[in-house]
Amino acid sequence: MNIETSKSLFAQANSYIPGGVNSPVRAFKSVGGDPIFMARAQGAYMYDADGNAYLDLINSWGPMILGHAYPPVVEAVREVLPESFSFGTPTEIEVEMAEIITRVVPSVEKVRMVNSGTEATMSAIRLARGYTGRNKMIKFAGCYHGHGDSFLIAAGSGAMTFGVPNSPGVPEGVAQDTLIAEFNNLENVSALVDANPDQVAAIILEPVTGNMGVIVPDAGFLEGLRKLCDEKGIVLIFDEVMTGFRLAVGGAQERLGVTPDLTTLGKIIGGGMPVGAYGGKREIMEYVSPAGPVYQAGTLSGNPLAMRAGHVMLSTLTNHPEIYTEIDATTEQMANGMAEIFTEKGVAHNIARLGSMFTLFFREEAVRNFEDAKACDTAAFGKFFRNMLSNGIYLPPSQFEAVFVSREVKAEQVDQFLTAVRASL
Ligand code: KE4
Repeated sequence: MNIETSKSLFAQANSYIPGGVNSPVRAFKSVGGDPIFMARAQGAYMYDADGNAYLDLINSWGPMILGHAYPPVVEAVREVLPESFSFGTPTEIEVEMAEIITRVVPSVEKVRMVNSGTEATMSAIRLARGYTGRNKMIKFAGCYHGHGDSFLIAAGSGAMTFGVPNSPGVPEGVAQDTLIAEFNNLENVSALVDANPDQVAAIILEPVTGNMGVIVPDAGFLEGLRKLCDEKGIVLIFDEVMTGFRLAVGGAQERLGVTPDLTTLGKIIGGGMPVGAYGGKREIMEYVSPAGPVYQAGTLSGNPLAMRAGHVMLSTLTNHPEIYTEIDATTEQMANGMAEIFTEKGVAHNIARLGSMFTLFFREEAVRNFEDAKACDTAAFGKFFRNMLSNGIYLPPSQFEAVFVSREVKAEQVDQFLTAVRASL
C-alpha cells in the first residue's frame, strides 16, 4: 500500500504541530508506524491522501454513527452556510436541540451546550462542587473524561496509551481533590467515600467504558453507585460522551436502567461538528449561570452551524430507533465472527461488546477494570492493528479504545472485515 503522501505530510506536520497531530492518540504511538492522513470520507469508508480506501471502524471516535457525509446532515449544513455560522446570540435551533436532548435522555431536565466533551465534564464537575459545596470527586482508574486538570489522574485514554497516568502540569492542589477508584468495585468506592465524609461532591464514570477498551459494568455496580450517592448526597455523573446516542437514543442510562443526576454528552450530538453538552436534574442545572452562581460560558456554544448538524443527527436517531437494532446486530456478527477466527488460530483474546461498541482484548481472561486492561498484550494488538490497516481496515490505534460501528457497515463490509481479520493473524 503506497502511503508516501501521508509520510511526507507527517514529516511536515511535525515541523509545526507537537507530535504532528492535534490529538495524541492519532499519532499511532502505541501501535507503531506513522499515522495515515485522511483526505475524504463517504459512508463506511475513509480515503487517505494517497487514495487508499479504509473501512472505518472509529467513525471520528464515535460521531459518524450514520456513516460519513450523511446526506441530510450535509444538506442541512449547506443550507445554513450562506446565513453565517455564528452570531453569539440565542437562536431557535438551540431551543430545538435542547428540546430533543431533554426529551430523550432520562436524566436531563435542563441542558447547556458547550464545544467538546472536555468542556462538558469540566463544567459538570464544577457544577457538582458548586451545588454541594464540597471539593472532592471520585473517578475510576482507566476512565477518561477529557483533558481537564481534575481528570488527568490515571486517565485511560491518551495519557494511558502513553503509560503516563499522571500529566505534568496538573498542580498537586488539584490532584488532591481527585480520588481514584477501581471500576466494578463498589466496596472500594464506599471506602473512599467513608474516608472522606461529607467531602465528595461527585462520582463520575463512563457507565460503559470505552477508554480502557469496552468494559460493561457488573450487574449491580451502577445500581450500587446510585444508592451510595443517594445516601451520601453525592452527585452521580454519567460521562456519556461516547455512549450517549450510541448505546440507545437515551444512552447507557436508558439501556442499563440507571439514571444519574448529571450527564455529559459529545461526539454524536454534533454529527461531527465540535459540540458537547451537560445536563441533568433541574434543581442542579438551575445553579448554572446566569440562572445561578456557577459560572460557565463559551463563544461558540450552541452555534447554529453545529446545532443544525447535531439536530439532524439526533432527529434521525430519535425518529428511527430501528437503527440501533440494525447496527447492534451487525456489530454482533462482526464480533462473533472475529472471535471464531481468533479461536481457530489459537490467539488469546477476549471481546467485550455492548451495542455497536466493542473491544478485542489481547488477553484470555475477561477485562473488568484498569489493571486487567493493562495486562493485555499491547504489542500483539499493535501488530494486529498494523496488519489490519494494510488490509484496508481502520481500527482504533490503541488497545485501550473502542470500535464504533456505523450504520453504513452492511453484509459486504462484515465480510470484508472478517476476511481482513483472517489475513491479519
Ligand atoms: P473531547 O474533549 O475529546 O470532545 O471529549 C473528551 C471525552 C470525554 N469523555 C469521554 C468518555 C471520552 O471518550 C472523551 C474523548 N474520547 C477520546 C477517545 N478515547 C477522543 C479521541 C481523542 O482524544 O482524540
